[in-house]
Amino acid sequence: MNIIDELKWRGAVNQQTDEEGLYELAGKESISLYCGIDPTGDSMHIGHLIPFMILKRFQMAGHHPYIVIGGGTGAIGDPSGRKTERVLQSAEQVRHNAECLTAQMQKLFGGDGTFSIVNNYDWLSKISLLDFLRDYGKLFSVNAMLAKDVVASRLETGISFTEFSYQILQSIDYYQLYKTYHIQLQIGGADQWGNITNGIEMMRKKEGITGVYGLTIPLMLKADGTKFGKTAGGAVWLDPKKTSPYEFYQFWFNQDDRDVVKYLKYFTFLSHEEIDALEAETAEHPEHREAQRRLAEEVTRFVHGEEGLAEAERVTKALFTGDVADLSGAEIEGAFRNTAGGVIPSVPMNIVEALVAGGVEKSKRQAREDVKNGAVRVNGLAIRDPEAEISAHPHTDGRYVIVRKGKKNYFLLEVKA
Ligand code: 545
Repeated sequence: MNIIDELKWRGAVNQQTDEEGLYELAGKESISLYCGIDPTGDSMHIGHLIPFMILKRFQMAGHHPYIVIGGGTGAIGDPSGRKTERVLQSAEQVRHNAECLTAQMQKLFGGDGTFSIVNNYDWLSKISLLDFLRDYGKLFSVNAMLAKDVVASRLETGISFTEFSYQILQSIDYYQLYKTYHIQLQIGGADQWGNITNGIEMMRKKEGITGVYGLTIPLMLKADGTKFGKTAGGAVWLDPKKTSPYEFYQFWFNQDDRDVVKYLKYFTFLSHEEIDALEAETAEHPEHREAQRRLAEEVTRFVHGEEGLAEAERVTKALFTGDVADLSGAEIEGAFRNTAGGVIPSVPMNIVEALVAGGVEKSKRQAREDVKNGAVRVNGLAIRDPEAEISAHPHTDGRYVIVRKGKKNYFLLEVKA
């Protein structure tokens, strides 16, 4: 099957520069293609992941993906999709972020030489100002650049010459990569269309180069109209220190029935047959949430490995059963980061007083009643005695008490004088 057909089935094609030409090219045994990422942060979130999963599909189909880490472009900043001018990052910041992103990519793509990571600082930093203006600047019409969405939308609020020039830098990249590695396809999110087509246009003007293509991926939308990839705690990061494997797993597990099949197609490598079967299962038994479970399992394994998945499943089970006594300190932090909770001054402390001080209960009377009824668990143990003294969870260095009220409501009480 032509990989373009596969991408279409997955709903992953937005625009293409030359549909027929690209279809023919992609039908060949092996092509080289690329997607770039600017080190404006030290971790990707799941929104950034989309084009790189498409690269991964190309890799699995025998093509050779290149990942461009924008050590050069990241020092400037892409104005695409932004309403305001960026603050320049320090060279040290760019370098640090580039290192973090490189490590993340290596984890996703494996170490077997079937993909490459390059940094555009290596060539962009070597072009002199005069060569830039003579060899590349001449090929861009300011009139045409002003008309591009990215720039046009900023004419009111303003855009510096620095950001205005960004599109030229990304065009130079594509040209360099074509020359050096015979890269013939650049992909990216829908916001990258202007940058990608500029490069193709420049190559044609510069040396009459043809046979280079661009493909963009649609913006991910949710059925309820809210923004994809955002939770109460913010973005869903790939870095397990920012979003724990448990939180990551839960994000996918909690997706709407109306979205789950779309996400299975985008974010997993499951076959058409498997996805069709999960779609049928969702229609018949939505309450089983089997599609969501598979989605969470597959994406968590891809991003965090078998170990990360095992951790996510272990924590999920512990929270479901209420048996949280064996969770490690790190697992507790990762699981309850965005959980409701309050502060209690010290431990040991009387349970009723702690529940009120920590914001679990509104009154002592209510607290006593809930405790007597067996509705309250502390650090995984049911406590029915309102006179009981509670302590911190043993794996938290005396810092936290985990409270569960009812079947589902967790609270993390911080011990702080
Ligand atoms: C640089 C040099 C090139 C080709 C591309 C670039 C980067 C590109 C860009 N891409 C975005 C990005 O976000 C910052 C991530 C911080 C961790 O700005 N000019 O770098 C995003 N990209 C992935 C998708 C995107 C895009 O990394 O393309 O659409 C998000 O889904 O916004 O030669």
